[in-house]
Amino acid sequence: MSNFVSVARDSDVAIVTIDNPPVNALSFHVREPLMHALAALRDDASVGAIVVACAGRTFVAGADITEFGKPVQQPELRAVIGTLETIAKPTVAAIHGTALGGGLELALGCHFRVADADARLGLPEVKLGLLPGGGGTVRLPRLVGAIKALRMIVSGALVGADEAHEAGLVDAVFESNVITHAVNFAREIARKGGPFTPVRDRDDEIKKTELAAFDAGAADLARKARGLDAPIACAQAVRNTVTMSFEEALAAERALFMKLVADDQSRAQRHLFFAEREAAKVPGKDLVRRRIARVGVVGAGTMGGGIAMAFVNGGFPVTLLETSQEVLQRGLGMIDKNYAVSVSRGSLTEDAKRQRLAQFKGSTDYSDLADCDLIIEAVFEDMAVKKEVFGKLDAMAKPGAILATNTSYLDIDEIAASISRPQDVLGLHFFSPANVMKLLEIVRADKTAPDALATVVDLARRIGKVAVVVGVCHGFVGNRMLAARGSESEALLLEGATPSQIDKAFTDFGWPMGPFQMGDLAGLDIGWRNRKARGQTAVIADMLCEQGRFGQKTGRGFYLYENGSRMPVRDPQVEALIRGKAAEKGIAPREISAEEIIERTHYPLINEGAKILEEGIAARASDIDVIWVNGYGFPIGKGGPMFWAGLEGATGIVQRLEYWHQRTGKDVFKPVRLLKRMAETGSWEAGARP
Ligand code: 3H9
Repeated sequence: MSNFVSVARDSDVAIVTIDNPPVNALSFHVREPLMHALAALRDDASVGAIVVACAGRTFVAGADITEFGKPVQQPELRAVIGTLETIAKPTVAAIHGTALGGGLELALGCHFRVADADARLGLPEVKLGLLPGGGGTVRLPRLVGAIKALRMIVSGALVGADEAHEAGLVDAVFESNVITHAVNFAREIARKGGPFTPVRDRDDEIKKTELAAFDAGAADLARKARGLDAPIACAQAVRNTVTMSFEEALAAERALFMKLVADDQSRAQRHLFFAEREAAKVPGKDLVRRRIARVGVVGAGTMGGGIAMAFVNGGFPVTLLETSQEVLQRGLGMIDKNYAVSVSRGSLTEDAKRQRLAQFKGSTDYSDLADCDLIIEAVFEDMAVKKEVFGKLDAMAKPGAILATNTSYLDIDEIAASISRPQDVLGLHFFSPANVMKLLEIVRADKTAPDALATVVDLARRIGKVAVVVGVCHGFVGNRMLAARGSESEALLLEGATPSQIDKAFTDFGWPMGPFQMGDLAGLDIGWRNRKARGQTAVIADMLCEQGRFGQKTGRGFYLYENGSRMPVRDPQVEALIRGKAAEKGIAPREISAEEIIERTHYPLINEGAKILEEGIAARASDIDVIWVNGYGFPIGKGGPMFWAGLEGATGIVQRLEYWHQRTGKDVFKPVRLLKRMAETGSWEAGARP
């Protein structure tokens, strides 16, 4: 018995309960008493069956991630599961909440698994750059078949209790009181008598595997791995289960796990796991949150419509406001169409679509926003227009309503100062498409009330967003850093690189696409319009826009898109235009390496990030990583720009920035104080404000 593991008896059935809040992770202080308890119950003749269960909100959610990278404390998880498997009397896992990673592996060590109807099960280790290292790759295929196990392990996706039951992973599903049912289940099984076969000895499903089909499936999944090692290792481990004995496959799984856990990719992904949770922590944990029951959105364009969908999908009714019936109907029509796509893809039922659409109330009258607790303005990016909207909201909104702007660049302090209740004003910078993209920059203005801020941070989580609180500056964190990167991409073109060469350097680095492909996809005209409004220029991109080359939507941009295809094709005409422009400026083309491309585009990004930290615009370096991974596609295997700076070595980065600064005289290359200090101390901590 310990504080973390207890044993109770219901006549001849023993119930082992793990109680390690918040998620019952299998920390050392759980493994040790659990192992002892299991061994004692195995040898206790008065015990006829054993139920393994958890207290609190969930079954075991996995190994304790904070222990990775430290020396392993015995007994390790595999030994605990090994002990469980030596028990001849029936063992039953009673699953509620989530059985994840090492938690599901523990359950696989039992003869049987029963679950609550709303329980979810999975092996999500791949998302931490790992594979299931507690026998999951060897046992799961024995229950659900190698191909289903492959899909589950490589994707890390969870399955619901019913699907798990159908697949053979779970033996029974109960509407509620899973532990009571598990005890009855165990007693009944024990009464019928054994022998009870441990999962490790069930080979029937494995023997059915067609290796050619398995390999085809694995190859398909590997293509999507995009430079990440873990998905490939996961597939290899499951394949070993098909081709090797249980013991051999288990040993091979361990070797693969030990390699991954020590690698930078997994360190980076574990960093991101904790970084996302840290980002959601703002001062004022105990502040009373404002009640949010209805949300208003001003503007039913692409952005406003997406924001409205994000809230409806998260369970909030939305009032959507437009200037005229015609524009409103167009916006609502677009929303209908978006849901129809989800229905056609099978991710939404017709019925669910109908229910969601019923949650939208369209209006052209500001007074209809009077019952909204949060109102988000998503109108044209222009200070005068925004101030006019806020003036109307000030007159109409109920006292205490949170008034948010979705601006990407404008000064929110100025907007707040223009109305009578600046304490209720903040920024909610969604990323397009807002109903899909996970990132939400929450902008705290000078006078934003702490309870308003805490309310939207909680709310963001409820609608499935990864939220990061940032301060007011031009472009906030993400777009401000993007500008530092963008100017160098242009400069590299003029100096001799081609768009495809630069994009390839990016995809080789791990980005889903390079900056020019991205520009073509988003529409080059957007940046062009923004630049014109601010009196800025981008030599090449402006030139393309002047020729009507707006990217994919016009079939031509930095690349050609033939016959409506989304596949970018190199365009010699664009390359000639770039050379012409360079010649005009007296720049002779030269050979440019992939290394130079990465240095000149990524080091200024880190330098700007350091400046943002210095200024207190972001509270933590890890917040910047969360923004770049979730909003801009920075490769997860590198952990975000600030984490990657640590891997790359800040000393080297400072040296190279100084070199480029000397050579070009550009400010983006001038290393900021905090980056230099990071080079000395190896940590961003010193500079980050709490
Ligand atoms: C594994 O199992 C490897 C094995 O195969 C092999 C071993 C040899 N460890 O997410 P939340 C913390 S790898 C340590 O906000 P929710 C989390 O940091 C593991 N800590 O709650 C947070 O702390 P704080 C495979 C953990 O209700 C607090 O718990 N398993 C762990 O939104 C609450 O978390 C996974 O990858 C952990 N395993 O979601 C599952 N998990 O309050 C990872 C959570 O200080 N976990 N914490 O910020 C999850 O997906 C979610 O936490 C879960 C609950 C869905 C369970």
